[in-house]
Amino acid sequence: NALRAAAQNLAKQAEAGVPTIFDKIVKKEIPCTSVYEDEKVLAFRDINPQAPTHIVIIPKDRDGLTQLSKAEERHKEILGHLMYVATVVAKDLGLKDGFRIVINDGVNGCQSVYHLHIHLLGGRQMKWPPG
Ligand code: IU
Repeated sequence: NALRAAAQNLAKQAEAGVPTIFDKIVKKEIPCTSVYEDEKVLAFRDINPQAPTHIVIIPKDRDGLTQLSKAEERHKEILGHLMYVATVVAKDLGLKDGFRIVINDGVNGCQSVYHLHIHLLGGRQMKWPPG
């Protein structure tokens, strides 16, 4: 259907090197509410939060990682770093009773921005299975 086609088109554009909305956030062309930053990654508040705390954690340099399923051997370090930063941010934001990490991949995963990112969700009781 049309939504699937639109998502596939977004993925193709990102793969071709067209800057994503997250590239623009990294370059500060679009503002964000940052909660953590280092030389490799940026974490900021999701504009459409799905929990009291909803943070998006991204690599500053996408380096081919439009989505998790594009991961190659060279990405192992940044993938580990992103995951570790999620724990640092969770601690900083006081998510002491737990949290959820989500990575949406591709059309079936409901990915909407083709720049790899981890969602960190917390501040409420989560349910399982997810939708
Ligand atoms: P997804 O896994 O690709 O669906 O996640 C993209 C997220 O990015 C989603 O939760 C959006 O609300 C969020 N987001 C944002 O925080 N700022 C933006 O300018 C845009 C999307 I576009």
